[in-house]
Amino acid sequence: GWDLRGLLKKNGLLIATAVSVPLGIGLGVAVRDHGALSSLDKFYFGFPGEILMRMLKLIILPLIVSSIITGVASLKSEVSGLIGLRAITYYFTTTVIAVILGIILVITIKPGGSVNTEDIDRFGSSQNVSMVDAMLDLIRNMFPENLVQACFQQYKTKREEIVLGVMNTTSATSLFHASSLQGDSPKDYHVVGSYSDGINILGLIVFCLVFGSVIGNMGEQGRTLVDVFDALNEATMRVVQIIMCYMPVGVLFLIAAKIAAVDDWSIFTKLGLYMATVLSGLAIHGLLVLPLLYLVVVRKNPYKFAWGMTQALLTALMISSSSATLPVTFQCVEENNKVDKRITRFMLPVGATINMDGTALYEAVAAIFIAQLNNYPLSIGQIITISVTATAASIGAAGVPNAGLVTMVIVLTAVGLPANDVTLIIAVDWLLDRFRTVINVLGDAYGTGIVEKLSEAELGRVSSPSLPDNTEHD
Ligand code: DAS
Repeated sequence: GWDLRGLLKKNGLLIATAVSVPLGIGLGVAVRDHGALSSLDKFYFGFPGEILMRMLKLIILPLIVSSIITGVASLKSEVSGLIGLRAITYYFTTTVIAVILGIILVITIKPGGSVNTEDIDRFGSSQNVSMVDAMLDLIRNMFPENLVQACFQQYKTKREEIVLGVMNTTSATSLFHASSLQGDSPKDYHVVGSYSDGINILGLIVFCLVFGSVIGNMGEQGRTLVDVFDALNEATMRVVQIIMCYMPVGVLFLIAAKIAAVDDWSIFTKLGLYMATVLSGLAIHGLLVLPLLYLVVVRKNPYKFAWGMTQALLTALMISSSSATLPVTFQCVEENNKVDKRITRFMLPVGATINMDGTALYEAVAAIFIAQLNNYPLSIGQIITISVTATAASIGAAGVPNAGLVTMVIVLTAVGLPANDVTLIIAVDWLLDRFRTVINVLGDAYGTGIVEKLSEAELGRVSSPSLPDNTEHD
C-alpha cells in the first residue's frame, strides 16, 4: 500500500502548496464580491504574498553569485567553455523551435480574425492611461527621473520615445527589470518593487563567470575562496528550505490578490481563442518538443524528469517569475533529478535569465495576433523579423512577472505595429505569464540534463576538486 506518512513527509510541501491554490481562488472571489474594499485594500490584502516574492528575490542574488562562482571554479576553463557552448546552443535551438511553433499555430488558428478591437476593453486606454504612461511610471519607479532624462537628453525626443528608447536600449543590450505591477486599474498601479533594484542580473552573471574561472585557476589561494563560496551556496540553499515552509501561505495570498483584482471576466471569453493559441503552443512545447529532445539525447524517461520538477513548476505557476523560482529549480534538479552540480550551478542561473522558450513563443503569437486584430497583413520578411525579435526579446526579458509583455514592445515596433496595442492583451497577461514561466523553467531544467549527458566524458575525466560529488547528499 501507499506509505502515506512517507508520502506526506516527502511531498507535504507540494501538497500544501497545491491545496492553497483553490483556497486562494475562493478567498479571492470572496474578497472581490465583498465590493467594499478599495483597490489599495486589495493590494494590502495580497501583501503576505508579496512577502514571499521579496524573500525569494533577496535570496536570488547570493544564490546566483555563489552557484556560478563555485560551478565555474570546479571545472577547468577549457571544459567550462565547452559546456557553456553546449548550453548556449541548447538555449538558442529550443527558443527558435518555440517561436516557429508559435508562429505556425497563430497563423493556422488565426485568433485575431474573429475578434474586433472595439469590444475589447483596452486595459488602460479607457482610463486614458496609455501603455507608455504606465511603462513610464514603471521606469520612474526604477530609475531616478534625472538619470533617465540625462541618459536620453541628447535624443531631445518626446517622452514616448524616451520610454521606448529605455526599453529597446535596456532589453536589447542587457536586461529589462520589469517590475511586477499590482492593482485592478491602471490609475493605481502599484509598482511592487523592481527586481534587484536595477542591478543588471546579466552583468552580474558575466562577472561571476569571469571571477569563477579566475579563482578556479589560482591554485591554493583560489581554493580557499572557492570553499567560501561553496559554503555560501550551502547556507543559501538552507535558507531556501526555510522560505519554502512559508510557500503555501504566500501562494494563497498571491492568488487571492490576483483574483480579487480582476474586475472584467468577460475579457477572458473575448480573448479565449488567443489564450487557447498561446496555451496550446506552450503545452506542445512543454509536453512534446522538450521531452522528445531530452529522450533522444539522454535516453531516459523525460516525464519522470518533469515529475521531479513538480515543486519548481508549481512555484513558477504561482509566482510567475523564473528568477524567483530559481532556488526551487536548483533543489528539484539536484535533489530529485540528481543532475551534476557542476552543470546546474553553471546553467540554471544563466538559463533563468536568457533561456525563455515560453516567453519567446508568447511574444511571437501575441505580435501576430495584434497584427490580425489590426487587419495588418504580414509579409514573409516581417514574419522572419518577428521570429528574430521575439527570440532577442525573450533573451532580454528579465525572469520577473510581466517581463514578456514589456519586451514585446520591441517585436511590435520592429514590424511597424503600434506599441500601444499591448494594452489589448494586458488584461489576460497575468494568467498567461504564469504558464509561459512554467515552460521557461521546464526548458532550463531539461537543459541541465541534456548538457550533462553531452558532457559526461568531460565531467568524468575532470575530477571536481571543489564540489562534493553527487552521491553524498546532505
Ligand atoms: N514571467 C517571466 C519569467 O519569469 C516570463 C515572462 O514574463 O514572459 O520567466
